Amino acid sequence: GPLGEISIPLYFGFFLLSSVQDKIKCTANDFLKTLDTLEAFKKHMIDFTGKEESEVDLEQYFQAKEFLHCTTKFCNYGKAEGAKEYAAMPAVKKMYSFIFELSLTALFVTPRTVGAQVSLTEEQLLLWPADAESSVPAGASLPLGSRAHVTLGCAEGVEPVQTGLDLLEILALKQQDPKPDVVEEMELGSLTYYNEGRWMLSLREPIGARACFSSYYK
Ligand code: ACK
Repeated sequence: GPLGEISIPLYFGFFLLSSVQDKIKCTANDFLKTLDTLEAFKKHMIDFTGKEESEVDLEQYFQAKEFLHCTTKFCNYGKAEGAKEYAAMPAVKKMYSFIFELSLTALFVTPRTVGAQVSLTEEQLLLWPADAESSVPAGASLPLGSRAHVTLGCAEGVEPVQTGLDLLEILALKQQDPKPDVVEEMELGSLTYYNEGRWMLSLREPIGARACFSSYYK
């Protein structure tokens, strides 16, 4: 009935607990600060600035996000394709409001977005929609859950939906070239450059982030 339709949220996702949010924001800011100082990054600064010889302050460049989360299904109040079906899934109903431990395995930066890659467990994948990876770049085929991420920040004028697309692009490039040159060994892990301003830091130690499976209405 009509009430059922009204109750479909803007999106479902894993919402990071607030204590975890602070920790991850700090880690991300430290990473951006360090990245900014690397010679390797400076060499490719033009990807971000569009002009030679100019500098970028990455912490200023990205507008930080308020409520860190990992979107599972963007529903747009039932208007998005597959939204009603997702909301009706037994796993969604059963695990709604459950707390999960997400594993953040990499940080990535592009001229558009900064985010954290999330590696979902088998159980968490039960909450992952089958079509989330349908917009993978041509030629690539990525496993279910590849798009899972936490948006940490977006450049001015960039919508957060871009973060997942940037991640899929990086993972597709990684699949083509599984052993790209590591640019720098950092304290947190290995930093790789994927051209056109795409950077990924694979974390030596994944960051565990407790999160509540829930939904968001504006
Ligand atoms: O950073 P995100 O994962 O990207 O979290 C926000 C959230 O939903 C609210 O906007 C994500 N989002 C927006 N549009 C889409 C879409 N078409 N497909 C998948 N995720 C989306 C956005």
